[in-house]
Amino acid sequence: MEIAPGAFHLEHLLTLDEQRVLAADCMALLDGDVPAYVPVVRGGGSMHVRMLCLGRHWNGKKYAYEETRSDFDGLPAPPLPDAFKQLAQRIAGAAGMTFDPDLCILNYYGPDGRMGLHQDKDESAQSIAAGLPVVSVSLGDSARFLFGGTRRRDPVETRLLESGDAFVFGGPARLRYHGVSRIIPGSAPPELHLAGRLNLTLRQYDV
Ligand SMILES: O=C(O)CCC(=O)C(=O)O
Repeated sequence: MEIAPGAFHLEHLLTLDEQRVLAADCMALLDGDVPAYVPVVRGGGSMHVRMLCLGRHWNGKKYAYEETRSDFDGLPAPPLPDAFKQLAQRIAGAAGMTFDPDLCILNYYGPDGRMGLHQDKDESAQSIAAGLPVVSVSLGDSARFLFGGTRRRDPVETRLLESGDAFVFGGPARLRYHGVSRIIPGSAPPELHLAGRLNLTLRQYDV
């Protein structure tokens, strides 16, 4: 399960019941009072996901976190649910890590959803220097997940992230490039009644 120092792919970690509850919570949040939106990033391009940030908002024009969605509608980021935080701490523990997450980026991928290779490096310098992990949880359709090195030109490994899988990268793996090249439509467990893919990444900004 440790695919590289500090990087763990925990397959089938969540039971179907846990996935069902979490997926329903996520869908309610995505269409809630502060709904998900398609971010437009610094270069002017639109992302290929619907995004909702919880606990702290990630501004895709500034590549920085803030309290309110100043790049979109000015609404405050909804709070991070305790259940999400506890789940992430449990998953980090399974990978031998501890952290106190204070934000979650929740992404919904439709059939054409994808995310380019990038580093998660907008959390505080102390958080990154401490190697506090990013904990990712996948629900619904499977995804071809790309996992590279700490330089963009490093070789990239492809892994299939399936519903109920978790992926953790901290310590020496914290700044490794990663992304999603494609979704496999229709591959979600039918019990979830979910078309598409949900991904939660929990992170700790404040140290
Ligand atoms: O969807 C995924 O598996 C990865 C998401 C991601 O890289 C991110 O939110 O920064």
